[in-house]
Amino acid sequence: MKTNELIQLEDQYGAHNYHPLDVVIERGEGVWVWDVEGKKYLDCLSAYSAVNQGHVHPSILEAMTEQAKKITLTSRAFRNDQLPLFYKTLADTTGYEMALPMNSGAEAVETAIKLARKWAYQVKGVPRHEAEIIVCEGNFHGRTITIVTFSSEDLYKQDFGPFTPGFKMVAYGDAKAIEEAITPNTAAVMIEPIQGEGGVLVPPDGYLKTVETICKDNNVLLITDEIQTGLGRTGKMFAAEHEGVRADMTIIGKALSGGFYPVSAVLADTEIMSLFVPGEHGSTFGGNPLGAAVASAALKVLVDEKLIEKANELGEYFMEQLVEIPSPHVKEVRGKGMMIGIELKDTAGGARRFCEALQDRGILCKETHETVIRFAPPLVIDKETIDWTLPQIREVLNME
Ligand code: IF1
Repeated sequence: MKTNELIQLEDQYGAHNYHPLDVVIERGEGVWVWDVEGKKYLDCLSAYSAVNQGHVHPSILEAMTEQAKKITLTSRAFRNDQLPLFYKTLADTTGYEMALPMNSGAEAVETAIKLARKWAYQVKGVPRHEAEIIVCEGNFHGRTITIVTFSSEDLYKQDFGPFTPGFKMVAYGDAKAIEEAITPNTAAVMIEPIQGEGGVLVPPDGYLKTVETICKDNNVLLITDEIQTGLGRTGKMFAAEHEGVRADMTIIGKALSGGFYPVSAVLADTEIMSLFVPGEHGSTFGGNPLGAAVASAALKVLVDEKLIEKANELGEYFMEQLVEIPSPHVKEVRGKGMMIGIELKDTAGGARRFCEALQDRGILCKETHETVIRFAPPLVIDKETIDWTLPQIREVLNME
């Protein structure tokens, strides 16, 4: 079927909760994708950083197909032979003693919230059901009712209440605001080390480190949402490592499966994770053997192919080159590693038209917050490909 027919079908039978670019992708390999007309594009979104390892990575594909031939789902009512190995791989690669696997990022965020609240009641001694969690303006942690409760974006929450109590919002990048918002009932502070949806917002140097200290001094847990920033995207395993920060809980998802399968997890040490007892939390698919085998392989690719180091080096190069591009429309280029945002001036006429112009030239990007073009290619990208994009981006950034 051709592009227009497929778009028509999708629009007729599917909910209209997205406004995608009109490119219908059929196939992918590494940093490249092909649409149904056979046109080739460089993917500069990486499924919002879920395909850090590149599209259809051969060794993850092999792990998936081999495991799918054996067994895919057992439920957690029984044990399976892949989950223990996945746990061990996670512990070895992340340095956290334990993990709790879920599927989507939002589920892992919900899991972390439950665990933080339980810690507040059982360990900190907060009166039951009075725990507070501090979050930041401009956050994006997912789309469940509880999570949109503490979104500062109207579109994500208007008409979806009533909401969940127990959250306080402070300005992002302001450590003092967190200190002032802490009360004896504060269970945790939950932060994205770089806000993705917020517009690739990098907080001031030292922010996360100061927040970590404030949390320690006040007996408050630090939870980092590294669903987007984690697993190499910013040039470290976790973005928090740029400041030598180790959160009490780290939430991961997206690239944990290299895009093959929804796998997310909450990482914590035994002291915290062992607060969960049987029956309190779970999911039909969380920890299933197929997801576990895929995720183990996806983590192995990150390490074996040195994708984290690559993201660091080539990300720095890409950003340096982007900064050099003269353009009447660019306000700022910012980011870390291979997570880069170009913020346009208000006079530029919005980021979407630039994304469409890049699409015409074979580069797929997605705007965020109307004025930011995001560049986050798979971490397997090479210098030659980056060099190919630069003149394209230069021309697009100099459109009328
Ligand atoms: C969509 C944004 C990116 C996330 C962080 C949790 C989640 C996400 C830091 C939830 C998900 C996605 C979801 C996707 C768009 C996308 C996104 F623009 F909306 F913000 F990446 F920049 N924490 N981010 O970034 O994970 O439940 O989706 O697995 O269309 O909603 P999920």
